[in-house]
Amino acid sequence: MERIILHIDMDYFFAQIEERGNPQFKEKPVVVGADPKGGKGRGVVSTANYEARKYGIHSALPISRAFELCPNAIFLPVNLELYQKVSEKIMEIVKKYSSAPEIGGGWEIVSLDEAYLDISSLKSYQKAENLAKKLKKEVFEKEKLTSTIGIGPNKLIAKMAAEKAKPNGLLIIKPNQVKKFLEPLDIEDLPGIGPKTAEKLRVISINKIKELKNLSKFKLKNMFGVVGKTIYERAKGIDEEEISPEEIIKSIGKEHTFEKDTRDPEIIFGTFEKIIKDVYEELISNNFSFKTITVICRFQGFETHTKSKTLKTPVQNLEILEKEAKKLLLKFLIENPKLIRLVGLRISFLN
Ligand code: TTP
Ligand code: MG
Repeated sequence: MERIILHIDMDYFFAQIEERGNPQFKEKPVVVGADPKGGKGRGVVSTANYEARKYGIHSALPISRAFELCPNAIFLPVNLELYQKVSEKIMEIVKKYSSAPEIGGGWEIVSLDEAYLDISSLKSYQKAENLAKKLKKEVFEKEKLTSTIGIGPNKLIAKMAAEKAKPNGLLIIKPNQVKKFLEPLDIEDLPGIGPKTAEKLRVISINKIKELKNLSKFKLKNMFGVVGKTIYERAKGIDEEEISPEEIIKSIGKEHTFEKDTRDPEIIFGTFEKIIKDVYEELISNNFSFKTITVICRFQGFETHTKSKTLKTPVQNLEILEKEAKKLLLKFLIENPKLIRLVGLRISFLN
Protein backbone atom coordinates (compact mmCIF):
# COMPACT_ATOMS: atom_id res chain seq x y z
CA MET A 1 0.00 0.00 0.00
CA GLU A 2 1.21 3.51 -0.78
CA ARG A 3 2.09 5.36 2.38
CA ILE A 4 0.84 8.77 3.45
CA ILE A 5 2.81 10.28 6.32
CA LEU A 6 1.96 13.38 8.34
CA HIS A 7 4.56 15.36 10.27
CA ILE A 8 3.52 17.94 12.87
CA ASP A 9 5.99 20.36 14.42
CA MET A 10 5.05 23.16 16.81
CA ASP A 11 6.20 26.66 15.84
CA TYR A 12 9.03 28.22 17.92
CA PHE A 13 7.86 25.89 20.68
CA PHE A 14 9.51 27.01 23.95
CA ALA A 15 9.20 30.69 23.02
CA GLN A 16 5.59 30.35 21.89
CA ILE A 17 4.64 28.84 25.25
CA GLU A 18 6.32 31.78 27.01
CA GLU A 19 4.46 34.21 24.76
CA ARG A 20 1.17 32.51 25.48
CA GLY A 21 1.67 33.03 29.21
CA ASN A 22 2.83 36.63 28.79
CA PRO A 23 0.74 38.52 26.23
CA GLN A 24 2.94 41.58 26.78
CA PHE A 25 5.75 39.73 24.89
CA LYS A 26 3.71 39.65 21.67
CA GLU A 27 5.59 41.15 18.71
CA LYS A 28 8.75 41.56 20.78
CA PRO A 29 11.87 39.44 20.24
CA VAL A 30 11.87 36.57 22.76
CA VAL A 31 14.89 34.33 23.34
CA VAL A 32 14.69 31.21 25.52
CA GLY A 33 18.00 29.76 26.69
CA ALA A 34 20.96 30.27 28.99
CA ASP A 35 21.38 33.46 31.03
CA PRO A 36 23.07 36.05 28.75
CA LYS A 37 24.70 37.73 31.80
CA GLY A 38 24.93 41.05 29.99
CA GLY A 39 26.79 39.46 27.08
CA LYS A 40 29.13 37.31 29.18
CA GLY A 41 26.83 34.28 29.42
CA ARG A 42 28.32 31.02 28.21
CA GLY A 43 25.40 28.77 27.30
CA VAL A 44 23.36 28.65 24.12
CA VAL A 45 19.98 29.68 22.73
CA SER A 46 17.32 26.95 22.99
CA THR A 47 14.98 28.75 20.65
CA ALA A 48 13.77 32.20 19.68
CA ASN A 49 10.47 33.55 18.37
CA TYR A 50 10.22 34.72 14.77
CA GLU A 51 10.66 38.36 15.80
CA ALA A 52 14.07 37.50 17.34
CA ARG A 53 14.98 35.34 14.32
CA LYS A 54 14.88 38.51 12.19
CA TYR A 55 18.07 39.54 14.05
CA GLY A 56 19.76 36.27 13.11
CA ILE A 57 19.11 34.56 16.43
CA HIS A 58 18.47 30.79 16.28
CA SER A 59 18.72 27.55 18.27
CA ALA A 60 22.23 26.56 19.40
CA LEU A 61 23.69 30.05 18.85
CA PRO A 62 25.94 31.13 21.75
CA ILE A 63 23.77 33.24 24.07
CA SER A 64 26.47 35.93 24.14
CA ARG A 65 26.15 36.29 20.37
CA ALA A 66 22.36 36.52 20.68
CA PHE A 67 22.84 39.32 23.20
CA GLU A 68 25.14 41.12 20.79
CA LEU A 69 22.64 40.78 17.95
CA CYS A 70 19.69 42.03 19.98
CA PRO A 71 20.45 43.24 23.52
CA ASN A 72 16.87 44.44 23.95
CA ALA A 73 15.32 41.04 23.37
CA ILE A 74 13.42 39.42 26.22
CA PHE A 75 15.76 36.69 27.51
CA LEU A 76 14.09 33.88 29.42
CA PRO A 77 15.41 30.74 31.14
CA VAL A 78 14.34 27.28 29.97
CA ASN A 79 11.30 26.10 31.93
CA LEU A 80 11.46 22.51 30.75
CA GLU A 81 8.88 21.23 33.22
CA LEU A 82 6.25 23.55 31.79
CA TYR A 83 7.14 22.69 28.18
CA GLN A 84 6.94 18.97 28.99
CA LYS A 85 3.45 19.39 30.39
CA VAL A 86 2.30 21.27 27.30
CA SER A 87 3.97 18.68 25.09
CA GLU A 88 2.06 15.86 26.79
CA LYS A 89 -1.25 17.58 26.12
CA ILE A 90 -0.39 18.11 22.47
CA MET A 91 0.76 14.52 22.03
CA GLU A 92 -2.52 13.33 23.59
CA ILE A 93 -4.37 15.12 20.79
CA VAL A 94 -2.05 13.63 18.15
CA LYS A 95 -2.49 10.18 19.64
CA LYS A 96 -6.28 10.51 19.54
CA TYR A 97 -6.08 11.08 15.78
CA SER A 98 -3.85 8.08 15.22
CA SER A 99 -6.24 5.75 17.00
CA ALA A 100 -9.38 6.92 15.16
CA PRO A 101 -10.96 3.92 13.41
CA GLU A 102 -10.47 5.28 9.88
CA ILE A 103 -6.77 5.84 10.56
CA GLY A 104 -5.44 3.30 13.02
CA GLY A 105 -1.86 3.66 11.79
CA GLY A 106 1.27 4.08 13.83
CA TRP A 107 2.52 7.25 15.37
CA GLU A 108 5.86 8.40 16.67
CA ILE A 109 6.93 11.18 18.98
CA VAL A 110 10.27 12.54 17.82
CA SER A 111 10.81 15.29 20.37
CA LEU A 112 8.78 17.49 22.69
CA ASP A 113 7.18 19.33 19.79
CA GLU A 114 7.37 16.95 16.87
CA ALA A 115 5.48 13.79 15.85
CA TYR A 116 4.70 11.60 12.84
CA LEU A 117 1.39 9.94 12.03
CA ASP A 118 0.97 7.15 9.53
CA ILE A 119 -2.29 8.03 7.81
CA SER A 120 -1.90 5.66 4.84
CA SER A 121 -5.28 4.06 5.45
CA LEU A 122 -7.02 7.30 4.46
CA LYS A 123 -5.86 6.43 0.91
CA SER A 124 -6.42 10.00 -0.28
CA TYR A 125 -4.40 13.20 -0.08
CA GLN A 126 -7.66 15.18 0.04
CA LYS A 127 -8.71 13.32 3.18
CA ALA A 128 -5.20 13.77 4.56
CA GLU A 129 -5.48 17.51 4.05
CA ASN A 130 -8.83 17.66 5.84
CA LEU A 131 -7.41 15.72 8.75
CA ALA A 132 -4.36 17.99 8.97
CA LYS A 133 -6.56 21.08 9.09
CA LYS A 134 -8.65 19.52 11.84
CA LEU A 135 -5.60 18.54 13.86
CA LYS A 136 -4.02 21.98 13.57
CA LYS A 137 -7.30 23.60 14.56
CA GLU A 138 -7.78 21.37 17.57
CA VAL A 139 -4.24 21.98 18.83
CA PHE A 140 -4.78 25.69 18.43
CA GLU A 141 -8.19 25.75 20.08
CA LYS A 142 -7.17 23.59 23.03
CA GLU A 143 -3.62 24.81 23.60
CA LYS A 144 -3.64 28.24 21.93
CA LEU A 145 -0.45 27.34 20.06
CA THR A 146 0.24 27.28 16.33
CA SER A 147 1.83 24.35 14.56
CA THR A 148 2.95 23.40 11.07
CA ILE A 149 2.07 20.19 9.27
CA GLY A 150 3.78 18.54 6.32
CA ILE A 151 2.34 15.57 4.45
CA GLY A 152 4.11 13.32 1.97
CA PRO A 153 4.73 9.75 0.83
CA ASN A 154 7.36 9.16 3.55
CA LYS A 155 8.85 10.66 6.73
CA LEU A 156 11.57 12.52 4.86
CA ILE A 157 9.20 14.41 2.54
CA ALA A 158 6.65 15.07 5.32
CA LYS A 159 9.34 16.61 7.51
CA MET A 160 10.87 18.68 4.73
CA ALA A 161 7.41 19.92 3.71
CA ALA A 162 6.72 21.08 7.28
CA GLU A 163 10.10 22.81 7.39
CA LYS A 164 9.21 24.76 4.22
CA ALA A 165 5.72 25.68 5.41
CA LYS A 166 6.74 27.20 8.77
CA PRO A 167 5.28 28.98 10.66
CA ASN A 168 1.58 28.11 11.03
CA GLY A 169 1.54 26.34 7.67
CA LEU A 170 0.34 23.23 5.92
CA LEU A 171 2.10 21.79 2.88
CA ILE A 172 1.15 18.64 1.04
CA ILE A 173 3.57 16.97 -1.36
CA LYS A 174 1.99 14.17 -3.37
CA PRO A 175 4.23 11.45 -4.84
CA ASN A 176 4.19 13.05 -8.31
CA GLN A 177 5.26 16.41 -6.82
CA VAL A 178 8.29 15.12 -4.90
CA LYS A 179 10.81 15.72 -7.68
CA LYS A 180 9.67 19.30 -8.31
CA PHE A 181 9.62 20.02 -4.57
CA LEU A 182 13.14 18.73 -3.90
CA GLU A 183 15.12 19.92 -6.91
CA PRO A 184 15.33 23.67 -6.20
CA LEU A 185 16.13 23.18 -2.49
CA ASP A 186 19.58 23.76 -1.04
CA ILE A 187 21.59 20.63 -0.16
CA GLU A 188 21.50 21.68 3.51
CA ASP A 189 17.71 21.44 3.46
CA LEU A 190 18.14 17.69 3.16
CA PRO A 191 18.10 16.06 6.62
CA GLY A 192 21.49 14.47 7.22
CA ILE A 193 23.47 17.13 5.36
CA GLY A 194 25.03 19.44 7.91
CA PRO A 195 27.50 22.27 7.30
CA LYS A 196 30.53 19.96 7.13
CA THR A 197 29.05 17.58 4.55
CA ALA A 198 27.68 20.54 2.61
CA GLU A 199 31.11 22.16 2.44
CA LYS A 200 32.63 19.08 0.80
CA LEU A 201 29.85 19.12 -1.79
CA ARG A 202 30.04 22.85 -2.45
CA VAL A 203 33.73 22.62 -3.41
CA ILE A 204 32.70 20.36 -6.27
CA SER A 205 29.92 22.84 -7.21
CA ILE A 206 27.04 20.86 -5.78
CA ASN A 207 24.71 23.38 -4.13
CA LYS A 208 21.16 22.34 -4.98
CA ILE A 209 19.46 18.98 -4.54
CA LYS A 210 18.97 19.01 -8.32
CA GLU A 211 22.77 18.79 -8.67
CA LEU A 212 23.21 16.39 -5.78
CA LYS A 213 20.86 13.79 -7.26
CA ASN A 214 23.05 13.53 -10.36
CA LEU A 215 25.98 12.17 -8.35
CA SER A 216 26.31 8.40 -8.49
CA LYS A 217 25.83 6.21 -5.44
CA PHE A 218 29.45 5.11 -5.93
CA LYS A 219 30.73 8.70 -5.80
CA LEU A 220 28.69 9.54 -2.69
CA LYS A 221 29.80 6.36 -0.93
CA ASN A 222 33.37 7.27 -1.75
CA MET A 223 32.95 10.73 -0.30
CA PHE A 224 30.91 9.92 2.81
CA GLY A 225 31.01 6.17 3.48
CA VAL A 226 27.75 4.49 4.51
CA VAL A 227 26.03 7.87 4.92
CA GLY A 228 26.64 8.37 1.21
CA LYS A 229 24.02 5.77 0.37
CA THR A 230 21.43 7.51 2.54
CA ILE A 231 22.22 10.87 0.93
CA TYR A 232 21.90 9.27 -2.52
CA GLU A 233 18.43 7.94 -1.70
CA ARG A 234 17.20 11.04 0.11
CA ALA A 235 18.20 13.32 -2.77
CA LYS A 236 15.74 11.32 -4.85
CA GLY A 237 13.06 11.56 -2.16
CA ILE A 238 13.40 7.91 -1.21
CA ASP A 239 12.97 7.01 2.46
CA GLU A 240 11.73 3.64 3.66
CA GLU A 241 11.97 4.36 7.38
CA GLU A 242 8.99 3.09 9.34
CA ILE A 243 7.04 4.99 11.94
CA SER A 244 8.26 3.48 15.18
CA PRO A 245 5.97 2.96 18.13
CA GLU A 246 5.46 5.79 20.56
CA GLU A 247 6.80 4.09 23.70
CA ILE A 248 10.38 3.56 22.60
CA ILE A 249 12.70 6.08 24.19
CA LYS A 250 15.50 6.61 21.74
CA SER A 251 18.10 8.36 23.80
CA ILE A 252 18.94 10.04 27.08
CA GLY A 253 21.50 12.80 27.36
CA LYS A 254 22.87 15.61 29.46
CA GLU A 255 25.56 18.23 29.08
CA HIS A 256 27.26 20.95 31.10
CA THR A 257 28.93 24.21 30.11
CA PHE A 258 31.75 25.21 32.46
CA GLU A 259 31.77 28.69 33.99
CA LYS A 260 35.24 29.12 32.48
CA ASP A 261 37.00 27.09 29.78
CA THR A 262 39.18 24.60 31.62
CA ARG A 263 41.76 21.81 31.43
CA ASP A 264 41.55 20.99 35.13
CA PRO A 265 41.02 17.21 35.20
CA GLU A 266 39.36 17.42 38.62
CA ILE A 267 36.74 19.85 37.35
CA ILE A 268 36.28 18.03 34.04
CA PHE A 269 36.00 14.51 35.40
CA GLY A 270 34.12 15.63 38.53
CA THR A 271 31.46 17.21 36.35
CA PHE A 272 31.49 14.28 33.96
CA GLU A 273 30.94 11.77 36.76
CA LYS A 274 27.91 13.76 37.90
CA ILE A 275 26.58 13.72 34.32
CA ILE A 276 27.09 9.93 34.13
CA LYS A 277 25.16 9.48 37.40
CA ASP A 278 22.29 11.71 36.24
CA VAL A 279 22.04 9.93 32.90
CA TYR A 280 22.14 6.56 34.64
CA GLU A 281 19.37 7.59 37.04
CA GLU A 282 17.15 8.57 34.15
CA LEU A 283 18.05 5.30 32.46
CA ILE A 284 16.91 3.29 35.45
CA SER A 285 13.74 5.28 36.01
CA ASN A 286 12.76 4.64 32.38
CA ASN A 287 13.96 1.04 32.40
CA PHE A 288 16.03 1.89 29.34
CA SER A 289 18.86 -0.15 27.88
CA PHE A 290 21.58 1.46 25.80
CA LYS A 291 23.75 0.21 23.03
CA THR A 292 25.60 3.34 22.00
CA ILE A 293 27.48 5.79 24.21
CA THR A 294 28.29 9.20 22.78
CA VAL A 295 30.50 11.78 24.44
CA ILE A 296 30.29 15.40 23.36
CA CYS A 297 33.18 17.78 23.88
CA ARG A 298 33.13 21.46 23.02
CA PHE A 299 36.49 23.18 23.01
CA GLN A 300 37.43 26.82 23.33
CA GLY A 301 36.13 28.67 20.29
CA PHE A 302 32.98 26.54 20.15
CA GLU A 303 34.56 23.74 18.12
CA THR A 304 32.36 20.74 18.97
CA HIS A 305 33.17 17.05 18.49
CA THR A 306 31.54 13.75 19.37
CA LYS A 307 32.93 10.27 19.89
CA SER A 308 30.82 7.13 20.11
CA LYS A 309 31.15 3.54 21.15
CA THR A 310 28.57 0.93 20.19
CA LEU A 311 28.31 -2.21 22.31
CA LYS A 312 27.53 -5.65 20.91
CA THR A 313 24.28 -5.91 22.88
CA PRO A 314 22.16 -3.39 24.82
CA VAL A 315 22.90 -3.18 28.55
CA GLN A 316 21.69 -1.32 31.64
CA ASN A 317 24.96 -1.33 33.49
CA LEU A 318 26.54 1.62 35.34
CA GLU A 319 30.09 0.18 35.37
CA ILE A 320 30.12 -0.25 31.60
CA LEU A 321 28.69 3.22 31.12
CA GLU A 322 31.31 4.79 33.40
CA LYS A 323 34.21 2.87 31.89
CA GLU A 324 33.35 3.49 28.25
CA ALA A 325 32.26 7.12 28.68
CA LYS A 326 35.44 8.04 30.55
CA LYS A 327 37.56 6.29 27.94
CA LEU A 328 35.97 8.41 25.22
CA LEU A 329 36.43 11.62 27.20
CA LEU A 330 40.05 10.74 27.87
CA LYS A 331 40.64 10.31 24.13
CA PHE A 332 39.45 13.89 23.62
CA LEU A 333 41.87 15.14 26.25
CA ILE A 334 44.77 13.26 24.70
CA GLU A 335 44.07 14.29 21.14
CA ASN A 336 43.25 17.95 21.64
CA PRO A 337 45.18 20.31 23.92
CA LYS A 338 42.59 23.11 23.78
CA LEU A 339 40.64 24.31 26.81
CA ILE A 340 37.27 22.65 27.27
CA ARG A 341 34.02 24.58 27.31
CA LEU A 342 31.40 21.85 27.54
CA VAL A 343 31.16 18.12 28.16
CA GLY A 344 28.11 15.97 27.51
CA LEU A 345 26.97 12.38 27.41
CA ARG A 346 24.24 10.70 25.39
CA ILE A 347 23.22 7.06 25.45
CA SER A 348 20.95 5.55 22.86
CA PHE A 349 19.35 2.26 22.05
CA LEU A 350 20.07 2.41 18.36
CA ASN A 351 23.01 4.28 16.84
P1 TTP B 1 12.43 22.92 16.89
O1 TTP B 1 11.10 22.35 16.46
O2 TTP B 1 13.63 22.56 16.12
O3 TTP B 1 12.35 24.51 16.89
P2 TTP B 1 11.19 25.48 17.30
O4 TTP B 1 9.91 24.74 17.60
O5 TTP B 1 11.65 26.38 18.39
O6 TTP B 1 11.01 26.38 16.02
P3 TTP B 1 10.38 26.01 14.61
O7 TTP B 1 9.92 24.57 14.70
O8 TTP B 1 9.23 26.97 14.45
O9 TTP B 1 11.45 26.23 13.62
O10 TTP B 1 12.70 22.51 18.40
C1 TTP B 1 11.67 22.41 19.36
C2 TTP B 1 12.15 22.91 20.71
O11 TTP B 1 13.29 22.18 21.13
C3 TTP B 1 12.54 24.37 20.69
O12 TTP B 1 11.45 25.25 20.92
C4 TTP B 1 13.59 24.44 21.77
C5 TTP B 1 14.20 23.05 21.81
N1 TTP B 1 15.53 23.07 21.15
C6 TTP B 1 16.65 23.29 21.94
O13 TTP B 1 16.55 23.45 23.16
N2 TTP B 1 17.88 23.34 21.34
C7 TTP B 1 18.04 23.19 19.98
O14 TTP B 1 19.18 23.27 19.46
C8 TTP B 1 16.86 22.96 19.18
C9 TTP B 1 16.99 22.80 17.69
C10 TTP B 1 15.65 22.91 19.82
MG1 MG C 1 9.23 23.22 16.32
